[in-house]
Amino acid sequence: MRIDVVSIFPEYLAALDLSLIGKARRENVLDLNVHDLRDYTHDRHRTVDDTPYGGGAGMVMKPEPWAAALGRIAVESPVDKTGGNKPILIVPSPAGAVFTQEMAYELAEAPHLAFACGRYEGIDERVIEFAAESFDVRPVSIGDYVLNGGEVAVLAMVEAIGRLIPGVVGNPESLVEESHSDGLLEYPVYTKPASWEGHEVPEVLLSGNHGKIARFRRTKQLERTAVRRPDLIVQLDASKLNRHDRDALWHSGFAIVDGKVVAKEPVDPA
Ligand code: JDE
Repeated sequence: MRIDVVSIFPEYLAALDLSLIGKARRENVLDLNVHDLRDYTHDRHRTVDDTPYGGGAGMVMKPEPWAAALGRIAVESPVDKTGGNKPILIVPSPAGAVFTQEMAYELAEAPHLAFACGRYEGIDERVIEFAAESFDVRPVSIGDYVLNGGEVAVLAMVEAIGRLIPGVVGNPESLVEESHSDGLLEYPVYTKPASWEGHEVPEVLLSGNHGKIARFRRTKQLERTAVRRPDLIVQLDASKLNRHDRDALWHSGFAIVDGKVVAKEPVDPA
């Protein structure tokens, strides 16, 4: 896979030299290129921003350097455009669609991803229109909060996508369990020592009874999802819940009514 990242702070992306992603780059599994947007300016001050039309606080990123940088990346793209295929351009933005594990799986299949890191109040909207001529443009949010720039969002997305690329993850088995992704939070994990500072590892995990261990873990998943992410519980397919699951959910405040999982007390829809 090829990945291009455009930023006015390319040093921010230095973390991508480390760990699994860094190793994949050194082994040529991942061709990751970071570009300094200021290299695509032509004035002595290497200007990338200007005041907003219509007024308002702060500055907006100018279109010309973006057109030059993205134009070069599009021309260099390994994507075969003969079938109307385009490389994907991800634009981190608080106004984007939320990035999910499902999106990470989809993007991990792409031959070429580019990321445009905005700063200030954002990028001139015409850059998005222009880029759509050569890219499949995706404005994407990593959550409902505001960052100073897209760089940290790109680090998160490249890590989430990169670990799904064959040859990048250390242990492909750790992906298999996740891919059985059941819409629940993970169960708690423990390692040695069995007794530590007066805190004990749950005895069932030391029992060697694999049936009981699976049931214990599933119950913990249901319990912590009910407390931390009740929005996920009400999305569960009730027909996939067994008697033990239904009992665990009942004790965590949920019931099955007309084949749907519902809170016994009203749930905050957020
Ligand atoms: C990504 N969740 C949040 C921020 C921005 C006021 C201040 C800043 C492309 O335009 C952008 C990009 C970013 C950086 O990304 C995030 C983000 N997922 O903050 C702004 C907008 N208004 C604009």
